[in-house]
Amino acid sequence: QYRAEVGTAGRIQSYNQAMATRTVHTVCSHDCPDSCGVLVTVDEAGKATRVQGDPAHPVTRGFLCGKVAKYLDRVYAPDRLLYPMRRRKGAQKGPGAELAAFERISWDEALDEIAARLKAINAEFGPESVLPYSYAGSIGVLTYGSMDRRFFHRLGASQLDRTICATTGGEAYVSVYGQKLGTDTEQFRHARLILAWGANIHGNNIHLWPFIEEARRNGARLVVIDPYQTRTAALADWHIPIWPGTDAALALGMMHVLVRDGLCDEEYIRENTHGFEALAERAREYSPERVEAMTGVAAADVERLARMYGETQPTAIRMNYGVQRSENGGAAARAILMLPALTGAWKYAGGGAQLTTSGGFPWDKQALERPDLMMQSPLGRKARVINMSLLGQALAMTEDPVKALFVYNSNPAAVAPEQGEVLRGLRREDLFTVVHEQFLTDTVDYADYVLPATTFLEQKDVQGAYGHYYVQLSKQALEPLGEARSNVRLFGELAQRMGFTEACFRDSVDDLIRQALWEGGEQPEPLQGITLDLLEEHPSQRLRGTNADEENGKPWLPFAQGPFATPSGKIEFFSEALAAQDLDAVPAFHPPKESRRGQLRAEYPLEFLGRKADNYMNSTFVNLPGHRVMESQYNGVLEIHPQDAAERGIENGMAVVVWNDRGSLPLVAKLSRKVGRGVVAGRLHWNKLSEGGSNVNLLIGQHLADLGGGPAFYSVLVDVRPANR
Ligand SMILES: Nc1nc2c(c(=O)[nH]1)N[C@H]1C(S)=C(S)[C@@H](COP(=O)(O)OP(=O)(O)OC[C@H]3O[C@@H](n4cnc5c(=O)[nH]c(N)nc54)[C@H](O)[C@@H]3O)O[C@H]1N2
Ligand SMILES: Nc1nc2c(c(=O)[nH]1)N[C@H]1C(S)=C(S)[C@@H](COP(=O)(O)OP(=O)(O)OC[C@H]3O[C@@H](n4cnc5c(=O)[nH]c(N)nc54)[C@H](O)[C@@H]3O)O[C@H]1N2
Ligand code: SF4
Ligand SMILES: [Mo]
Repeated sequence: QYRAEVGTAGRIQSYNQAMATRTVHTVCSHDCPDSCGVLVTVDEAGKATRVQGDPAHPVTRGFLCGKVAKYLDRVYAPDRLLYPMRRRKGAQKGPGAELAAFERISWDEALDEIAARLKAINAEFGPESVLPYSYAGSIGVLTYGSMDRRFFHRLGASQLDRTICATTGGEAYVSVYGQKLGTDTEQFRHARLILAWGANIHGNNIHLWPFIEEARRNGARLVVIDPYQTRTAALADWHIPIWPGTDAALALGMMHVLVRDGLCDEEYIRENTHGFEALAERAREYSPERVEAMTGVAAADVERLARMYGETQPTAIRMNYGVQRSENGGAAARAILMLPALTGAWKYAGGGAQLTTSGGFPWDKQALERPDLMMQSPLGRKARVINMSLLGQALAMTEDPVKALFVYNSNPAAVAPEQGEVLRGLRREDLFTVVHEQFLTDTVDYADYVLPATTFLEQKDVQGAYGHYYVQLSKQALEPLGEARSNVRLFGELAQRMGFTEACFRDSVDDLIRQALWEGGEQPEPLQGITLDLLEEHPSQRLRGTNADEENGKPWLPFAQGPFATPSGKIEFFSEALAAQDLDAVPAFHPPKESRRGQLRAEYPLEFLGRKADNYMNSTFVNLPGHRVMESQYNGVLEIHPQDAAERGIENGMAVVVWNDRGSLPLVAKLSRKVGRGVVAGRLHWNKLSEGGSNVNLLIGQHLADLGGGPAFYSVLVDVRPANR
């Protein structure tokens, strides 16, 4: 027990305290690239008294973001869900009644009744009438997807295509490089030029910032390309407020200049890429003048940016997922990701691009998720697939309807696009809805059964990251609060109630962690020697073969040379695979149909960005008073350019209505030059804590991006008027 005290070594404590107080290594499991190591201090009574960033973690570096620094407010919040509940007879679905809509029941009752209902629905409508709905409420490997997947596979339930966040950019990445790897976060310190492209680093990815600061102290410049002036943009050397959804044109315009002015790395291109001629020909169409008309970025600025990019090494692009949440987002992501392949930036420490590092973690997904169990389901085949970004449509289907919805790790009533249709679906009395949650979210308002879930402090898991290359063990710091149960435990127990006899439903958490790591089999190179036993002793392990640059003075460069895991074995400027799907073989810019240059909803003149809040995590934390105070300047606010406001008779602080044919949202105008002319911005929130009972997703459609089936959250047109008119 004394050994657990190393974190506070040197502090003089009473003997008793030293014996009883522990520091436990956990990992923040919220959907954030940083996957911070979090040290939790637990007192003699088993209560957490402190959370702090792991000072030994090279990316966490001892600090946490503002959201999780106050995490104990969340864990011990008075409104945590602590017991299973059942909707009272006659209680309407929908907001308003809060806890009064439910009655407390035992876990045994809850599991028995849910299993009975699922069996009945299964018998009457077939297993595919059951739809699981989950996303990244936790990105712990087991909590994100393990026992739950086994359960729904064995049931024969509809499969959920988890597209809501990253599949558009992910497919773009894979089409170009074959693998979702990127510039090492710690290497950003070596870059001489950093482009933050659709990346809100201060808000969403704060642990990259110290490396950018270090680079800037050494003379690097930071350029931010974002239609919104984030804090990162305000602190940058240059902010380029591009029109939403037009990034493909800007990237192609940069290529135009790079090719025209001989700023490409010919040797790198010759050895490592496929389709350069076709790309160069495409780029010739994108003169800076044309690009100005497409993007709102002055021709001279396109020239300047391209020359800066072509004449500097190393250059690092931090592209985040903002760019791909748009109709043309797949093409945009492809084009941007191709830039470092043109200049050979991948050859240098601190060069290249990072959209995600998630491809570095080769978990044994087959073992964890057991898709083979679908064959043992009553279906006896692969189940149909439903795109989670089209939830509203899915719940409205009259043929082969969805009759049961099982929600966990997600809050679709708040986060899914086209909220009007989503809520209509959730309100259906004939839809059986179970929600496994930590709080009484907007989605819980529509549940028939509510099950309490543990937080990451109350369970054990293993985790990778999409913003660094460390595997970490998240130990269990606390006993579950109340009767909360983890996802793994819930689905294991529900499987027993359903009569699923396969041994895999009785695997323990440790079994699952060992399976994720391929223990007992041949471990893939990046995980070699990383076992549960090792992680118990040393909870943070860098992926093998990706040595940090401090080691041996030999930096790891993922794409310095081939072969690449693409069909051609090269970086693909030209993709036959995409051409075969009737997509552009070489990226091109097509203005989003719902945009200022598109043909759809042209009667609405303003582009709307329903963005993430800096002090919340999607819809998480929104209910906590302390977090709401931190975000108070933006709660319920619409940011609008002073000229757009003046044209509409709108003044600062005035109540306004933002509307399109999908709905009307009451907000308060904040006159702001953080948005350019023609762009207005609001932020994600809880519906029931918003005036009018809806959030920004009321205005956003279910139209999809060009690749990967992802939503086009940022391709939306609206108009605004004073509320009293
Ligand atoms: N504080 C906080 N942190 C978070 C989250 C959160 O909600 N709050 N969410 C987490 C999640 S789920 C994710 S996926 C990551 C994502 O993190 P990011 O990828 O950074 O996600 P976004 O905030 O969607 O987009 C980033 C920026 O892109 C801008 N943008 C919008 N449209 C365009 C465009 O067409 N072109 C360009 N160039 N930029 C555009 C937005 O204004 C925004 O500032 O962050 C995670 N971290
Ligand atoms: N307008 C607009 N809409 C957006 C976005 C946007 O930028 N703008 N971003 C989109 C993106 S990128 C994403 S990723 C999605 C995110 O959408 P969601 O995945 O729904 O993300 P959260 O809002 O964080 O909701 C996660 C829920 O999971 C719960 N949870 C956390 N841990 C656990 C657990 O261990 N077990 C269980 N059962 N539950 C748990 C939390 O309490 C929380 O309510 O939203 C999308 N929606
Ligand atoms: S939300 Fe992100 S930055 Fe904040 S503690 Fe979690 S991983 Fe770290
Ligand atoms: Mo996301």
